[in-house]
Amino acid sequence: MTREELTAKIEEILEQTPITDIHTHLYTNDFGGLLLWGIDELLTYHYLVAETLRVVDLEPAAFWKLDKTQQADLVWKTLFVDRSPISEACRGVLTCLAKLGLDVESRDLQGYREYFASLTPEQYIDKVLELSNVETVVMTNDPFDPAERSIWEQGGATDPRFRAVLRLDPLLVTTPQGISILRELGYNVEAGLSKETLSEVRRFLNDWLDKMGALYMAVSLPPSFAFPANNLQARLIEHCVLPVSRERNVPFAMMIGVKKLVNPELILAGDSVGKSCIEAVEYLCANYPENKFLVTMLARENQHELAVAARKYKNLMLFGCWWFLNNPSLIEEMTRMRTELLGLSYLPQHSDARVLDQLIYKWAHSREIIGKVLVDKYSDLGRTGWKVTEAELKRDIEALLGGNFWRFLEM
Ligand code: RAT
Ligand code: ZN
Repeated sequence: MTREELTAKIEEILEQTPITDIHTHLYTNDFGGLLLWGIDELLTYHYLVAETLRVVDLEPAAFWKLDKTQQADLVWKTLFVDRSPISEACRGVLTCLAKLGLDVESRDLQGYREYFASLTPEQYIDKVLELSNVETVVMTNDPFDPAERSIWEQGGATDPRFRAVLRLDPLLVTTPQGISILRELGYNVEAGLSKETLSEVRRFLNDWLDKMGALYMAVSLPPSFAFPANNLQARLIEHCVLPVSRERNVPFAMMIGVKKLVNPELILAGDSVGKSCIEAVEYLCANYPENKFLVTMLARENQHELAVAARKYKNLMLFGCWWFLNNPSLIEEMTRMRTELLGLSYLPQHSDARVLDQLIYKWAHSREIIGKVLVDKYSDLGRTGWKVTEAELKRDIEALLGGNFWRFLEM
């Protein structure tokens, strides 16, 4: 294959390979208003709110008092009309509109609103999954949230294209609140984490893994995350999460490096990033070889040591370019490095989509970069005389876009 042929082949296979998106904040239609979609949700994505509040003459508190349409109007005017939308999050909105067949050149926000108003959520889910070629959407499910919990208690997610994840931030990060919610739910727990409490927390984890059919348990952790440690978090991980995770053969996902609310006025847009310690990850992988860990880190500075750690431990599956890393220059850098260190044994991307439509742009943009890196890597092989077949390319790309995840779950 010439480089041109290889490029065309890889692009075609990337387009045609169905994706498992292993971390999103999307929901099935069963969850009603929790499933966000459409132009106003796209425009009020917290990534764009942060960019707007940086440049607009309005205090955050006043922004949050506006209704959703007014917020979206302001974001549109500020980031798309008064200046060119060249940030990644802005460009994403345009990619979505373009792939939906809307006229980006018209800049007609009202027209876009009318288009979305003409669709039902069911129709739109089908359309987005088809356009993005996402086959499985892995959700983030929080049993500590009363709105979400009540849906699970009425039967939960009924669309098999969506799979659940048991998210544990309230238990592991804001433990006193988490424990008091468990008490309200009828678990016999107390703040001091007695033996009885630890056993009740394990019962809670098992109950909710069952109720959700969760594929893994997950938590987002601050840069200061340490393990082992003499604190409630480490006790809960050691005595509850790890044993349940092992017994159930369900991985524990750690998303490490978020500094919560460095600017509290920005709410969801107010979190930042800090450098974390790889030693906690290494310790867990080394000392709990029967456990499986899915790990992503938020700081660019942690990416090299994380990829090296993944070379050491087969129970560590590295995934995604998370949040502030989900930008073309960083995706490219990380994907090259990870491929060089790990070959095909990792998961290059997840979308983190909070708005259904974002599956379209996040995957279109990432596919393009993954393709670029792969073309270079297979071309380098070609120069040694190694010839890759189409079937081999399909096999390799299937692994990266989801196969590695499913096989890791089965391991
Ligand atoms: O990327 C995001 O939207 C963040 O706000 C977080 O949701 C983060 O991805 C998380 O899962 O905590
Ligand atoms: Zn997320």
